[in-house]
Amino acid sequence: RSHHRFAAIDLGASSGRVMVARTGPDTLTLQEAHRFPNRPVRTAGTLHWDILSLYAGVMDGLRAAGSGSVPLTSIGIDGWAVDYGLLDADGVLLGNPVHYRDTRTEGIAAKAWTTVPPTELYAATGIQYAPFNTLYQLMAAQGTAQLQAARHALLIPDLLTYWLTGELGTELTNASTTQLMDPATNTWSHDVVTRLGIDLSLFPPLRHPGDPAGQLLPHVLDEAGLTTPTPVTTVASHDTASAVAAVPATTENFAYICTGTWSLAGLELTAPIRTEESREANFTNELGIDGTVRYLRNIMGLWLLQECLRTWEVSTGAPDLEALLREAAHAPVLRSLVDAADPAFLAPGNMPHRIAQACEATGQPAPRTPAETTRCILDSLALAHRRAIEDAQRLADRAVDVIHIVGGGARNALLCQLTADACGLPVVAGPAEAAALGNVLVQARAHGLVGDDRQAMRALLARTQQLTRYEPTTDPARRAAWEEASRRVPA
Ligand code: ADP
Ligand code: LRH
Repeated sequence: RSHHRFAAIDLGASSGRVMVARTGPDTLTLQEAHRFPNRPVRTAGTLHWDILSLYAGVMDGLRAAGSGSVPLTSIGIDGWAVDYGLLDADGVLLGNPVHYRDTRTEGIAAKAWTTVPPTELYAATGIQYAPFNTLYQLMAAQGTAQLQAARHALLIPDLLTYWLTGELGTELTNASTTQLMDPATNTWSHDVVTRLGIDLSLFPPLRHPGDPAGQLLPHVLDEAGLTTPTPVTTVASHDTASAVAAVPATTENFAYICTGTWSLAGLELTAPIRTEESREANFTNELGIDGTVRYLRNIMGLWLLQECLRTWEVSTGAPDLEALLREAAHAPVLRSLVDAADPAFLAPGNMPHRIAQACEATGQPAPRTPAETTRCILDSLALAHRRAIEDAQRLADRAVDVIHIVGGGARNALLCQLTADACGLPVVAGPAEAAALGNVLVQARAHGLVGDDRQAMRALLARTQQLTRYEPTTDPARRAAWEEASRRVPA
């Protein structure tokens, strides 16, 4: 058979999707089989993921993906980082996984730092401070009946893999986001983690991208209407790791921004950077495929806009995103700016008001209309992208000459142009479904259908995917305006 079909299950914070790729000697096409919303649910004061609804979406997606005449060669699963489900001794899920935007981890990091100082924790794990790191989530759960009953902790894509195949495992790239690992040795940081009272035996053995992850269970095949035995292949199960693997770079000197719910902006390195300067800049060292390190900063991303849309939907009905972006393109430029990396924007709820308040608190006019608020968000995101890419180059002592924007935000032409202008560098935008493509490429490679070489995978993407190039402005007045704004933006 010269063509193969792979299914990529990609669980994002705003939607889940099952994508089907067709690969051939020099072809790679991707089609959406099914997309389903990912809506968090608050019960009894705790924000949860609706994991059963996501599982049902995955099953619908597999049914749609399997309906082609060529059977699926394999399936891969990736999703957002840090969160987990706990299983009891019978392998039954103990409660709904808690959402990383829940507030139960407030104050936990400060408690951890009294035992392991932040400098030591960063030196051991290379992971940025974020309240939701798995380490702090597990500490927040200490003493609960649920954690006491737990025998296994499974990261979200590993939980889905378990339900589909019955196999327990902990995938490496996603494990690297937990702050329980050493990114240089790719093994658990036993010493610091044990001092914080975390039981590492909850995590099943590590598996690596490309490893087999079992076969779809008979009842899964049956329910998904699949007639052929189908293997699941371990991919880079952290969605951002899959997305970075699918950056269609054609040279070495590139930066990437994975823009979806989050903006993850940084560099691909061969070794972690754990200096004090790096810690103070809140850069993280997560693992990528083939021993790479994703050296990046988390920026709030299009979450800011998604949350505004949710508020406006309730008050005035669902605004049309594309119309709103057209209006924002004509709204006052660089007028009011917020720190788009500020964890103050992490929690859900009344985002337009919080953005207006942040502007007023820093002596700037509060945006009044949805278009003005959208413009404030996009200008601020472009400046946060600039800061992250400048900081990454300085801290890693590497210069870049192009920025790749991948993920849903690659569809936002205004954001891509503003990022090019803010950074003074060309932006290559696309693919928007980079995580799914990275997922597929790792599967195809494991099945011997693409070469081993990461650069060759990227070259295949550059040849086969539709990309848009944005040149930075050359207008001296506009360049000066971005320079001035980069000094003015709150940080
Ligand atoms: P996640 O994987 O985190 O759920 P995605 O990568 O799917 O996120 O990106 C979702 C975001 O992409 C949306 O919040 C929206 O801002 C942006 N987006 C998607 N489609 C479009 C579009 N047609 N035009 C502009 N922006 C878009
Ligand atoms: C993006 C992402 C990101 C993490 C966050 C929790 O979906 O995986 O890389 O920091 O979710």
